[in-house]
Amino acid sequence: MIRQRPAHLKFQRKLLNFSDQSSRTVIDLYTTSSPNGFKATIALEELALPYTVHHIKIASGDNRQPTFLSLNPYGRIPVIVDRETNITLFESAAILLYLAEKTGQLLALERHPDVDAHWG
Ligand SMILES: N[C@@H](CCC(=O)N[C@@H](CS)C(=O)NCC(=O)O)C(=O)O
Repeated sequence: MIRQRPAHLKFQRKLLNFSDQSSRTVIDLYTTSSPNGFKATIALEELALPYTVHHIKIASGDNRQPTFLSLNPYGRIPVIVDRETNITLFESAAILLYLAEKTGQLLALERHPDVDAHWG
């Protein structure tokens, strides 16, 4: 039986090996190895979207630096920047919905009439 490597393990390898990150990526992911961080990483892996990881080391205070706070004033990972649409997003659930809508995958075909999401 062939078992697929779980997405969060692929991500840990990616953090250790930046050389496999392609210049054709349009999504920048700011994250670290944490439950909320893994949600965005797993979605990007499952959707096979090329992305570049920027490792935000919370213990070192990277998330409190002005550059990161300009992406998320709350200083929390994960954050994505989609260079194709110029959208910067934080909150893992919002990121999951955005990526699902961007690709037309991982969402139910029909929406419940009471549920809606807006971007921008
Ligand atoms: N509701 C947020 C929570 C994000 C969150 O709490 N991230 C943690 C890591 S899992 C973080 O960045 N903590 C750093 C801090 O609060 O200083 C989400 O789902 O994205």
